[in-house]
Amino acid sequence: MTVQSSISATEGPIPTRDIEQGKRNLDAYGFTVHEDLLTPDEVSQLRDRLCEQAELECEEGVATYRLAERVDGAIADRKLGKPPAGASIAWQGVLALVNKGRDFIDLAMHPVVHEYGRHILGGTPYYMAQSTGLVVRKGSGGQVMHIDHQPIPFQIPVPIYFHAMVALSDFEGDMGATQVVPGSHLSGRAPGIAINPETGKAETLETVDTVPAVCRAGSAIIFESRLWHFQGTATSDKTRLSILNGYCMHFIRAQDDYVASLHDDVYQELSEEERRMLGFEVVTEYTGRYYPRYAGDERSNTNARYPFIPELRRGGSKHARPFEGMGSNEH
Ligand SMILES: O=C(O)CCC(=O)C(=O)O
Ligand SMILES: [Fe+2]
Repeated sequence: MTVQSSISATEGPIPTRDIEQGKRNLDAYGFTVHEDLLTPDEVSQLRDRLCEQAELECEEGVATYRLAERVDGAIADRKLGKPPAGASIAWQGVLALVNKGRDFIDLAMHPVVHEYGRHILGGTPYYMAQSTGLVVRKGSGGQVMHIDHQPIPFQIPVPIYFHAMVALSDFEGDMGATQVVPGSHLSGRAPGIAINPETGKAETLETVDTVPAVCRAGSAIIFESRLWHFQGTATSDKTRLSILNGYCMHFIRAQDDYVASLHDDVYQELSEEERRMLGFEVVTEYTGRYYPRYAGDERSNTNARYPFIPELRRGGSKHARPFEGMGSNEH
């Protein structure tokens, strides 16, 4: 069923370098485009590093990607491993960037991002929730409209999470730029999503208009977790490159971090059910991904497995460790 939304999209705020204006934009629209967060040199250094890492994850057979194909009208499943030779990769995610180079850690700590973060989350302590490199090419099917705290089954009056989408290429409308509904953070609800029983894929129940958050390379789209948004479809020959850094309030996790602190000998003895109860289950789109700490780490999620992937440099000595039977890590 399609529900007519009561929200009507307006144009978003004008991109700005003024942090105080950016905060007002966040209050009024749920997002802001902060121009020139990075210098051109910083952009090219991060872009080169991200592209090198993305290419080597393909070559070493540990890439997370989607091909530019549609299956029954729906976007292709996410794959894990080595893309077939000559295949056209429409989307690639480079996960857990903080394990993959100092430049990515420095970006995660960017002081301007955190000035916005303190404003959005009202001073409540928060931590990094994800740091993902995104490569979006022609044929990429985009995402379903969502908010970033979508799984919370009730309305909340404040954001508890925010994202800094740092553009390493220009973001143009037809490059799969993030589509947003300006002002939707004040709607008091999350957009409706249903699973299509024929394709098994998520579909939106909304008919609201969206606008692309267009910006120049080096800008950051800062958005809070009540904003309705999604990755747009890409029809351009230009590649969209970005780093998506997410941060969540401190309590969006368990009191005790057993996934990190469980002793190895205790872990070895546990049943799958016990591991699940101690937090090893992952909901792949949202929380709990466990990446091996070293090649050969036996600890893993109960319902998914990720390969060990260090900082990969062309001609470098560190390598990824694929595992048997890789194909998809989504269940
Ligand atoms: O890639 C984009 O434009 C948006 C990504 C996003 O919204 C998400 O991963 O939650
Ligand atoms: Fe999102």
